[in-house]
Amino acid sequence: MHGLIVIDVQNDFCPGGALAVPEGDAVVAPINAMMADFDAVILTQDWHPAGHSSFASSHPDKAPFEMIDMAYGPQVLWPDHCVQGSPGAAFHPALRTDADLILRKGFRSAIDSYSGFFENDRSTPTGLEGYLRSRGITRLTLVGLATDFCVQYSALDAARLGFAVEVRMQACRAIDLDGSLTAAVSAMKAAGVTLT
Ligand code: VGL
Ligand code: ZN
Repeated sequence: MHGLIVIDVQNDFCPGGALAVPEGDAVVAPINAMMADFDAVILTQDWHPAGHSSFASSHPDKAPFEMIDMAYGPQVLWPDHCVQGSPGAAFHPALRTDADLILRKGFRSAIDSYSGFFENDRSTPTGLEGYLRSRGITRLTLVGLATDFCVQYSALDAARLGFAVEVRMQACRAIDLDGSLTAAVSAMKAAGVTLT
C-alpha cells in the first residue's frame, strides 16, 4: 500500500502568509492531481498555540530566523505562524482536503515538530507511524512545504522507520535559509530517500 503525505500546505506558508515560502502555492495543483493515485492520503497541519516556543516573539531580544538552544537541541526561531484556529493555519483554499487523515503537529508550547512522525526531540511520536502500519502502508510519497524543514524531517524519519520514501520535488517548495535546501537534498539522498 502506498500513502501520499501532504506536508503543511497552509496559508501561512503561501505567498501573503506569515512565513511565506516562495511559490508555496504552486504545489497545490500538482498535489490535487496526484491524490487519486494513492491508497491513502494524509495531510499534516502545523498547529501551534499562541506564544509557541518556536516563535521569535516568545523570546526577548530574538528576531525571526535566529537560532536558539532548546532543551532538545538547536531550534530556528520563526515569525508567529500557523496559530491554532487562525486563517493562516487553514489549508490553502484550493487544496483538496478530502483526505483519510489530517494530522496536527507542533501543538505543545515547549517543543516544535517539523516532522509528521516525531517532535523536534526526534523521539516523541505523533502516532503517524502506527496509523500507517495498521493500514498496511509500506511506501510513502511526500510533497508540500517546506522542502528543507518539514518535508525533509518527515522524509528522514520515515526512512529511518523503514518505509520506502520518495519526495516529489516538483510538488515541494523550500524556505532555503543559509543553504538549507542543498543540505536537505544531501541528507535525504544519504538516508536513501528517492528524490524525483
Ligand atoms: C515549517 C518552519 C516552522 C514547515 C513549519 O512546514 O516546513 N517550517 N514550522
Ligand atoms: Zn511551525
